[in-house]
Amino acid sequence: MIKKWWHDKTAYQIYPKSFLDSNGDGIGDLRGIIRKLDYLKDLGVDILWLSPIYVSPLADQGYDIADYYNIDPRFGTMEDMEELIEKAKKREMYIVMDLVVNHCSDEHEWFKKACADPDGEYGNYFYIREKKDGKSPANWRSYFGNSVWSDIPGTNKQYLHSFHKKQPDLNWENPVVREEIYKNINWWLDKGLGGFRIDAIINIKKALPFQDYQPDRADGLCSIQTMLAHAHGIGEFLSEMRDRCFKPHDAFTVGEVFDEKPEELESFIGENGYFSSKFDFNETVFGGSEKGWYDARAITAEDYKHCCFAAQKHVGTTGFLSNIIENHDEPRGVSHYLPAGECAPEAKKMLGGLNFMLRGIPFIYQGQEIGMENTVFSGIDEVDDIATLDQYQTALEAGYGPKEALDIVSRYSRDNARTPMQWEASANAGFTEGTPWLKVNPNYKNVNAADQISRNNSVFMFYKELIRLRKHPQWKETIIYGTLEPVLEDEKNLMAYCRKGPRTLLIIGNFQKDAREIILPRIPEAVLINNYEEVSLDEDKVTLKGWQFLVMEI
Ligand code: TEU
Ligand code: CA
Repeated sequence: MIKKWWHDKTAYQIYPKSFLDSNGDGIGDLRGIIRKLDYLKDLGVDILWLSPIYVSPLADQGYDIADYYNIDPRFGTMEDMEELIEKAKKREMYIVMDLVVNHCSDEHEWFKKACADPDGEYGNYFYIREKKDGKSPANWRSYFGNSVWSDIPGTNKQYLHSFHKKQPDLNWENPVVREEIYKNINWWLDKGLGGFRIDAIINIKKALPFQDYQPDRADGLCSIQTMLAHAHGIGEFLSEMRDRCFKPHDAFTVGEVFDEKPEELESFIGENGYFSSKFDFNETVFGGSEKGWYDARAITAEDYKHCCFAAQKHVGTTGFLSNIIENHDEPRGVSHYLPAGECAPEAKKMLGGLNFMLRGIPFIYQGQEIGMENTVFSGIDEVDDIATLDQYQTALEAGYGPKEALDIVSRYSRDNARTPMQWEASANAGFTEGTPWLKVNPNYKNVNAADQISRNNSVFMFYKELIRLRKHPQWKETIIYGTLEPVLEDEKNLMAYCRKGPRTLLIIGNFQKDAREIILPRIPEAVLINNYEEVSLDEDKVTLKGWQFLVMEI
């Protein structure tokens, strides 16, 4: 295997709007990020992925870009961005931006020109079609609910949007569009970016010509994923983008890839893959339902373990997964994967440790390192996220009352991850001196960074330890390149695996609150990480406390 510069890195996702506000307008910004570079360096992370900060109406929080070449003034200026790249580099850190090119904003000049003259040059930048007898070209449902088709005012035409109607899909079949995208990617990479996280990328290839599929809800529409299963040939676009942009810059790229076909793995993240890595969403999507969040099934410890192992087995040594327990689209990992009400620091550490030691690139989402939890919504008016608002409606339509519907969406809301970062115990968690754009999680007095960096046994210190171990010359090779073998797989509520390289590590987590006794596959030589002060070990017999997590050399 050819070694790449990013193999040994640990990544950290920043959601700029909620990270740190430097000027009191209630919105996090680039100067806020610059201020916290030393905090991040101290944690030990190397790659910083920033969710979008380009010019945007923020209909979908920046995932709707109106100008790919400029920074939204709410986030700062291009000088701030250059300074951030520069100052990160000084600390041997890399900045990775979000690449959102399945769609742009309806306020992008391309789309405005397309609407003004749908049959002209810019019309072909998008998917624009004539309605037939008032009917849309295909019955697909957008990710945010309702049809993917919306009218172009003053015409009989419609345009396609896989997401919100303010996010028109770009027509990747048009080579001129692809050229524009590559030009922009290279422009940013030339500025010194480390690479990109690539948004919603599987959606760029549509099954053409447009057609209806079997409806899956009473609205007569079908999930857009049904269409994706019929779409073939995405590789032509992705390999072109790799060859024209990523490869010449030796960039690190991580694809937000859902719904790829299993046989495509190697072409996506193999040695000469389209991307360096892709996220493992096996656990994320578990229990999801076509019908909506109201029909989703909770995930158990056993499910979590099997999802992780299945993903690891599928990838093996073909490439590197990027491992997460949460991101800006998901509830907080500790609230989602630990049983309800079980949010002890030890449990948070166990979950983090089990995920972190998997083979792949560990990603930490802002606040995860201090164990941030889901927030509390006292009413639907406290929700900002468009996906949550849509799912709330869906739950009401399915017959749930307002209170139940709020409970349902509270479990899965994307806003759980988007509440401001909790820096301190002071007002608004030290995120802003103004009014935060989204309410701070009420638990900030107990869960905040200032407290945790001052305490040796905090969740923050535990993540720091994990990162240090990953970088340690003695273990590095094994943790990065070693294989993964599940062990004691039939032990209920126990997740354990070996990482085998030049050394052998045993990672074990007691995924329950009750203590238990386990016979280890071998007598351990040393305990490298422990989320408790002590461990009761007698030869190959270990008595694990509730949520105890150990990394041992065996
Ligand atoms: O997400 C793509 C995606 O398909 C889902 O994560 C989706 O947002 C979620 O299921 C809705 O509940 C990416 C971004 O991560 C997300 O924030 C954007 O909203 C979306 O693309 C559109 O750009
Ligand atoms: Ca600000």
